Amino acid sequence: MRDLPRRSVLGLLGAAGLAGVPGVAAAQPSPSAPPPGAEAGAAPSVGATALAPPPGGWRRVAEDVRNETRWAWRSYVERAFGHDQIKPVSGGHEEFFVPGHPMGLTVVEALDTLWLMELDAEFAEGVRWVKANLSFDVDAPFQVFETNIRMLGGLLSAYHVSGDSALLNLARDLADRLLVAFTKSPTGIPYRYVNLRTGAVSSPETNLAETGTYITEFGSLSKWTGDRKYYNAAKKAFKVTFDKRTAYDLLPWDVHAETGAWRNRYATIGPPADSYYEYLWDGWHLFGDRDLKRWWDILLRGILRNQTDIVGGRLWFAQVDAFTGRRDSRTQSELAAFFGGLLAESGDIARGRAYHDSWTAVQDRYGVLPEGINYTSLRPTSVGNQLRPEYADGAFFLWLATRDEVYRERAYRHYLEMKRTSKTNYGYTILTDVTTGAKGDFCPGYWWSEQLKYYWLIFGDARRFDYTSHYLSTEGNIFLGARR
Ligand code: DMJ
Repeated sequence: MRDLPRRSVLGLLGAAGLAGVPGVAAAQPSPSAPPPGAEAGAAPSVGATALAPPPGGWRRVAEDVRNETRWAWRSYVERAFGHDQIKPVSGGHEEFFVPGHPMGLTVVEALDTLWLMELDAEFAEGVRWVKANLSFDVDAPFQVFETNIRMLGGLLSAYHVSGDSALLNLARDLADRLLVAFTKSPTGIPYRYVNLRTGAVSSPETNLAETGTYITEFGSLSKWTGDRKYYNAAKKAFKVTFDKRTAYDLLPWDVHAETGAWRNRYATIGPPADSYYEYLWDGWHLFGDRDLKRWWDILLRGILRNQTDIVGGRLWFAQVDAFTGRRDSRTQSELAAFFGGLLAESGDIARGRAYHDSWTAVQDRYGVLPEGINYTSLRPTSVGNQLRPEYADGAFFLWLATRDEVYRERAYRHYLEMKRTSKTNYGYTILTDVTTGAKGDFCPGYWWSEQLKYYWLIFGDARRFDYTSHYLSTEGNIFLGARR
């Protein structure tokens, strides 16, 4: 990707019609109120957005990230090894897919992160567990989307970094079981659940993300096995929904797998649509499929025309009626924060910057982003934080596209706030209320695959990562760019 000095970006802003967005032109910290957590007696926030690197520079921050990862991994191994998720406050554990049936989710999610950090003993320990224990012959319904992005993606990235064919074989076995959700559907849109042993499918009421977040996992598997059936199934599911776009080039987010009929009227860039758009761009980026690029171009134009909402000089994307273009809601999920990085990756650096600036105003206010906000007031609509990676994800991809230090500084604050608020007895935990700092007792699998990796790659000069040619999936799994 091309480096763009700040001056060029300012030039672009006029052309993009965003010159009036104050947070964009100057990329300055936005006005901040004291973090509410401070009022409620939580440890004080680490301060303003732009944080200079500490003595020792970014390299030292990267080392700190690596040390935290190693420490959290040891806790997980000692207290919860093989279970899907550690409960880091109590030291217990819980399963993600099937109650009472561990699938080693954390192990699979962590593998490529451990390898990129050169934590080779830990990586080998994880691979050993996978080879000795992981089986997909389980008589229970699995959510196809989550199983794909987390388990299939985790195995594929571990294969990509290690070349260990046992991991590819496991990935293929899993994908064959998931594929039934596509092939049993009359439209090709996958059912939400499939029983991995029996192939029984259920829940045809689905949504865009669970329809169109497969092409990079399935496509990589096709590439590495030479069997196109995985790629074809993922692409077909995309096409069914794309072909049904409204006259506004928008897609409602709720759809029925058996009929292909829309089940609501509303278009959003947040969940449960988000990664549908991400994978159109990613599929083009990874496989050079021109159809996907054309579909991305058309739908992005629809989003920019109909959903752009500038409030107080900040760029947001409203939820709108896909059939009339009328605005429906001015709330925004934190999960949508990834969109700034995606815009930058796809070449719209000005809008990518502007959107990340908007979320930076939220980080300035709360320290840790709440799960949802009303963007006219920046007040939370949902006060928890599920240890989310999207803001760091956006910072990382904007940094890759621009090499502007401001994104490292923002990611640094994100990292310090996470350490300040989420670090606990046996790892890192979710917050149930960012305004008080109240903790839950749960560490999601994606934490191992996403923010730890984004921090490591943005602060370090990772020897095992190709900074010029790479691909990280929606779950942060690396399918391109590992330097073995
Ligand atoms: C992750 O599983 C992925 O990033 C997914 O695309 C959306 N949500 C979570 C993290 O918040």
